[in-house]
Amino acid sequence: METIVALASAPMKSALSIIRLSGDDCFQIVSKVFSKDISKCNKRAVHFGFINDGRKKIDQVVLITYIAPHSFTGENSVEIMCHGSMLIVNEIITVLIQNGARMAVNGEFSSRAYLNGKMDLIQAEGINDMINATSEEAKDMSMFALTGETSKIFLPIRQKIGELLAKIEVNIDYPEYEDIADISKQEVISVCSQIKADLADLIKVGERNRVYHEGVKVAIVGKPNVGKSSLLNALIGEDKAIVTEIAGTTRDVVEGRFNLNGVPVYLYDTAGLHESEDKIEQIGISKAKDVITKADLVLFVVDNTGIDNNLFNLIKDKKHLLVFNKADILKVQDGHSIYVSAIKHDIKPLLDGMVRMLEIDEMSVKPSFTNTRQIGLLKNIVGQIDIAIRDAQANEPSDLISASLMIAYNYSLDLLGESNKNDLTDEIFSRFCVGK
Ligand SMILES: Nc1nc2c(ncn2[C@@H]2O[C@H](COP(=O)(O)OP(=O)(O)O)[C@@H](O)[C@H]2O)c(=O)[nH]1
Ligand SMILES: [Mg+2]
Repeated sequence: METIVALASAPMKSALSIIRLSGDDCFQIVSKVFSKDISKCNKRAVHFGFINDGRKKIDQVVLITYIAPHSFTGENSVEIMCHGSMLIVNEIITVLIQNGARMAVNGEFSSRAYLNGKMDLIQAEGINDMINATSEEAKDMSMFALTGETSKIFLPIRQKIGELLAKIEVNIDYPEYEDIADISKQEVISVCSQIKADLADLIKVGERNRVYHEGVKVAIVGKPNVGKSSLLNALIGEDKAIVTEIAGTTRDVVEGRFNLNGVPVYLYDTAGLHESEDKIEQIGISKAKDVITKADLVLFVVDNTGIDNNLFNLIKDKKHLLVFNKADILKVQDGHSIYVSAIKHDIKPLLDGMVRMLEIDEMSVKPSFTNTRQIGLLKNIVGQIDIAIRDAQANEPSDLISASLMIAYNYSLDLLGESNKNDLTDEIFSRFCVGK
């Protein structure tokens, strides 16, 4: 394979940076610019020396050589640890490219690892989720994927489909052999129903747990001056949105993020909704309406000035919570509504209400298939199993049942990325960072 190069660490000033190379000629290419000849390198080793461009020394570095297949990509690889200046990093990468390496594209190291059989597709997707995780729970779930534990929960299901398929095929291909037990339609229906139940469990947990990665969108909506921006600040624990006693302070949508039960909550504080002559405020109000449309949950904030029914009509069909703010100065409080004081950071009843409405109270971190591709494939398999059950019930010929099971089996190969490796990779790995 062509030798690729990329910065693997963050593109910013730091103590050290890591530049990674992978490919057939990486030892030769590095030798051309390194103070030591490592072209005959045949074991994993650490070297100390200088990178130079033929005119001057660029930096003093430590580099590690990895010998195929014992590397992340499964190919000969080098990791260069240089000083963490972007100037140095650019000079080193430039001189490596001048000597035959090519800049890697997004996810190319991981895609090579996958193509070289170092990991399946679920594991590769786990790496990307891990890098993007913003909560401990999301990171722990990615770890299950990365270490292969997620793939493992699917294998028994795939095996059941394979075995059933094999039994039916044997019956079709060798009907003359009497020592092969005939598989009854009843057995087909019973095994398929079991497979379907197992898949339904995986889909349920996956759809629930995907919020650890994807998070939820929550819009804060209400009249001007009820304390929406104060509430955003109290929820995220910092003074992000400007708060004043002047109505119409918030014009653009202000975003904030915090974790609730390990789930990233994306908050959108909006301009107060009311009739306004101010052009900028009008744009803000129209943006607020967009945010309401996209939100998973709307916090409808009200204070002692009461509920505006026109406004309430705008959000009443969305999943929403009615939140009474300024509880510190509210005289009458009934027993069952949510009362908070944004200014005093007294927001526990709201947090409890959000957990309940977002149904994130009884979640548990466990291996699960959470992205659209994975859940889509699980549903496709269920679709084919359903067809097989229906055909068996209608006493259709075995080869018809076998055809549906075959499609289901192929989907199950796609899930771990075991078929059509090349078709899949471009799409999936383009979402990765360069250098990963
Ligand atoms: N007493 C009291 N005042 C509050 C509370 N939350 C906000 N305010 C005040 O209400 C005014 C408007 O707050 P702001 O967050 O800008 O409201 P917004 O227009 O809805 O974003 C400010 O003067 C805040 O200090 C609260 O919990 N209690
Ligand atoms: Mg505001």
